[in-house]
Amino acid sequence: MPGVIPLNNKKISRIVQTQVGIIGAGPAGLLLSHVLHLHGIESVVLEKHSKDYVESRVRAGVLEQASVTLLSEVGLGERLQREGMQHHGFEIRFGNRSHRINFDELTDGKGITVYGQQEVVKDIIAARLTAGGQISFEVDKVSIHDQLSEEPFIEYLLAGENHKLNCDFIIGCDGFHGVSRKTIPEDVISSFDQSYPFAWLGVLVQAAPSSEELIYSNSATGFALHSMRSRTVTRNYIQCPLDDVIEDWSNDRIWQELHTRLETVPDWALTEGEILEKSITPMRSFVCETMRHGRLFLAGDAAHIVPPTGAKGMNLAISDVRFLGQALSAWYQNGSDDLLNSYSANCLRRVWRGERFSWYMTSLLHKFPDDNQFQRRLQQAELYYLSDSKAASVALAENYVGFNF
Ligand code: RFL
Ligand code: PHB
Repeated sequence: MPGVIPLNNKKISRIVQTQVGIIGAGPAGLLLSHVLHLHGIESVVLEKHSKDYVESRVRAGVLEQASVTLLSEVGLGERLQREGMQHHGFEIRFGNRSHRINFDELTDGKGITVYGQQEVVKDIIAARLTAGGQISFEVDKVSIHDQLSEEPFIEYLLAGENHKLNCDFIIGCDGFHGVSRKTIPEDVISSFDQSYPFAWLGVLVQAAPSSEELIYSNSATGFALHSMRSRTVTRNYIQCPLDDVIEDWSNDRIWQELHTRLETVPDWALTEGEILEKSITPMRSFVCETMRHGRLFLAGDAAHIVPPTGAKGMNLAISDVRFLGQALSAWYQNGSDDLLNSYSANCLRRVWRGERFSWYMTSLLHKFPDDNQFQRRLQQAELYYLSDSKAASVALAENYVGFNF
């Protein structure tokens, strides 16, 4: 509603009304808005970046079976089924050895699908816009108010005008650096944080994959991962020092390291191609307990992050959304707040399992600069145990493909 209404010394030009106000148009915020729509619940998504930016941001690539099933059940499976690549295993290389984790043998018929996160994001944005959903891109100065009351609201700046969004619930899906988690007073949350002494340099390449499956390599000079996005685009990662910047990594140096770290077994060669994008990501484990403060709920990276080695981040975001969609729909349908009350505990059980696995994969596969010889021998012993013991491989495989909801 246009008109200028002074509020908290701020001139509010527009008041917007919805049932659920969602901050952040990553996989968590967008999927929640879509799921709520299917339950007949209205929402508005506020995103600080442009549509082009969020649709082209290169991030995750691996979807667990349960994530694929959920996306398909909510009508987002069409392109995913067509273009997503179903994988039946992946390879771990260490020393000059190779060990295949064979999902068909080691899990109860599950696998993973390789489908870029930005494709998931594009699919959900298209579905929301087709259904008349409201996503406001390029909002600024988002702030959360009165979440302990029954009338919480969000203020933000859009196209130079101050807006106020009145809603029943506010959902913080604004990632690790967003504003939502910071709105919860420090004395009501416990944070668990672990950083790692290295980062990942991610490299997107115009080249056909050199392998049918992902290759995780623990090499003498550090970790590398060969992954893919399609039959013509690969995604590679190189462990690098924490304080490296992109300028430290010329294309020649990237190829040299990838060849050295990945070509550790006979008769296998990495195909080079044009480098389309490169970026450096620090590695971190983080969990915020609780994921709720009154009528503010956190979902996805806003509440927890994992190092990408276990490929769990986007999957945990999807799992939170599933719990929250059910909880909000029970509240709107029959006024029950049981599921809202158990939301945080239900999510956190899955989150901690993902945290443990991501930490395990990170510890198993990286070269830790400060490790002594004893710790290096333990890591070697773990890798040999994995390749010699079916039980160890089963444990890894079932965590990698993920658990049913
Ligand atoms: P996102 O995707 O960070 O989205 C948050 C959105 O909120 C917006 N935002 C704000 N909007 C309004 N106001 C503010 N104040 C705001 N502050 C932030 C941001 O612009 C953004 O659009 O969080 P979400 O939705 O929780 O999704 C989480 C996933 O993005 C993340 O966990 C995964 O990308 C992690 N991850 C992987 N996960 C997997 O499941 N499988 C993988 O294979 C995998 N590989 C990866 C990964 C993450 C990586 N990086 C770059 C961290 C590989 C890498 C390299
Ligand atoms: C990716 O393809 O981006 C990817 C795959 C597996 C990981 C992390 C990232 O563990």
